[in-house]
Amino acid sequence: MKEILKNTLATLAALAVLPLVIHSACADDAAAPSIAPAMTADEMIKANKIYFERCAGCHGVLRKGATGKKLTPDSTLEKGTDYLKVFIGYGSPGGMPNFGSSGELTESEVDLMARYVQQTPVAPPEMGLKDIEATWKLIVPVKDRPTKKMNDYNIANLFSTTLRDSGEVALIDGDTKEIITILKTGYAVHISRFSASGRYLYVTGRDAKLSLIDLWMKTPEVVAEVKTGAEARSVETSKFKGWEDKYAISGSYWPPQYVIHEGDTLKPLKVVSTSGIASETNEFVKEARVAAIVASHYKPEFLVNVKETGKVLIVNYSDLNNLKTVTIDTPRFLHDGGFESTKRYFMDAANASNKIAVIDIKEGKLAATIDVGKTPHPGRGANFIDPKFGPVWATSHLGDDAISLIGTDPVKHKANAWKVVRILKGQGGGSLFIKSHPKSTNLWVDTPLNPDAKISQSVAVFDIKALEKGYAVLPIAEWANLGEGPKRVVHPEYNKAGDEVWFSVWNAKDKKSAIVVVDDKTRTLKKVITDPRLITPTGHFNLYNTMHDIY
Ligand code: DHE
Repeated sequence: MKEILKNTLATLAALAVLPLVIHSACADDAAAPSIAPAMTADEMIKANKIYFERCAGCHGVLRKGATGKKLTPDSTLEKGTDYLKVFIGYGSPGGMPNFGSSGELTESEVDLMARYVQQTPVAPPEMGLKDIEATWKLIVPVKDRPTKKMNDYNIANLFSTTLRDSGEVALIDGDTKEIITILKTGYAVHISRFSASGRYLYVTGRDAKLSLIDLWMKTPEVVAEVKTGAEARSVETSKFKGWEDKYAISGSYWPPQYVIHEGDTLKPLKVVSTSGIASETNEFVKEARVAAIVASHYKPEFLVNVKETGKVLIVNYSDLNNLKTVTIDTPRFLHDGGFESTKRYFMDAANASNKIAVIDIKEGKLAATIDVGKTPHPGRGANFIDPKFGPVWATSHLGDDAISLIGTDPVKHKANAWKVVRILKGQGGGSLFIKSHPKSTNLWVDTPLNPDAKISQSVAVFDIKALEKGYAVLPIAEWANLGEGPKRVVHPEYNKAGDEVWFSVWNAKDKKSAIVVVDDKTRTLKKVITDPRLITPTGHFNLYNTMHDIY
């Protein structure tokens, strides 16, 4: 154990992310304790809150691990408090954020969490349809809403920006770059998705609070809310012709299940558990969490990705009482992904398996499984035409500096289909999102979780027509000129026209953040959007591109 500790510390030190603490950690020669360090009731309450807000997403409510390592006492007790403090404080090149050195947690909070993860985890309560319905609030009934659009905003170019730590979204006019309004939603908002007609916006918080916003109102407002559990990350809406705006679907981490809602009220209609037997191991997994959900453009179907069991559920929503579901086995630890350019195939990142599973939506089956780099994290990924290999879909990685380009045309470029045809070298690991646009020849790659501030505060951009030339670096955070703070540059997102790229400069909660808009053609700064209300902006979702799955 001491050997492992020393090796890990040496790696971190080599990467220049580990200062003084090495000595105190290595100096700990005591034998591993068999019981968890003592904590007061108040400390437990505080640590529970921090764990839910910062850690549960990767390590799980039951701490059995997925994207992050398992944190049950059988593994944490032998590591001990000092060792755990180093990891929590300084992060790791494999993707663990540096909670201490980034200022997100204080020194005493790092110590608290190192002790907390050595305690035995407790499962939060389950929630059935009745419990969910009891939380449902129809704030403005459909009959009291406008019958036509009551504002002059060009909502097709609207951006919904996550204000992570204030539990809000900022609706920003993509044409004028003015903030239209800021709305309270769930805690640590995760994603925004727009209804197929473009009228409604669905926002989910990490606390599983789902909010429905009506964009036709003079000033858009939250018109309904519902809480589907304790933890959630995904929401989507029915997109097939004839079913536009009819249903929303929310996926939760806890309880492990998905819920189908009435699209214009959020009334819960159906709850389906996702606990079950995993692919590969054939073992039962209670905490089988719902990761990304996408809506098919081919059929009245949702694709529900179950993380720990490695199952893609193709759920046909045309008859909720006789729900027909196709279950596809894939590698485990599904996380996120996106369609390739024809939208027939869904490119699904099984991130902790270092693989992309290709789901054929039309045939309802697995088309291929592809090995990529360490911990692929595409967001929706990026589609473009590689000058040599034809149509490709690309992902970057959390765990290495590679960008994998996968051939996606089994008809005209059959030899390249579902193969990694090219690997680009990016700035470094810690990448979360990658983006291009059909009208652009740029490929943007962020690196917000890289431990080197120079890398996490800038983006790499490749010229798709000359990929072999490597990337240029744009110092996005420097352009924002915000002063001190971690200032991670995250989530490239195009405007509707495809001629601007928006980035969040995600600073600490008590520091200034910004959105930086870059001219796509010239790669020069177009606008820095700052406002005291822009607290911890992260993802931003352009209405038109999100609605039509353009990326
Ligand atoms: Fe996300 C998408 C889960 C941390 C910003 N994130 C997703 C999706 C999942 C997920 C399952 C796919 C949803 C879909 O498409 O239906 N995210 C998780 C986690 O479990 C994790 C790793 C840890 C956690 O505690 O939540 C996590 N995510 C983050 C962040 O820290 C980010 C960078 C900042 C933030 O706002 O919290 C972040 N995640 C995003 C964004 C998307 C996303 C911006 C949507 C990408 C897109 O372009 O569609």
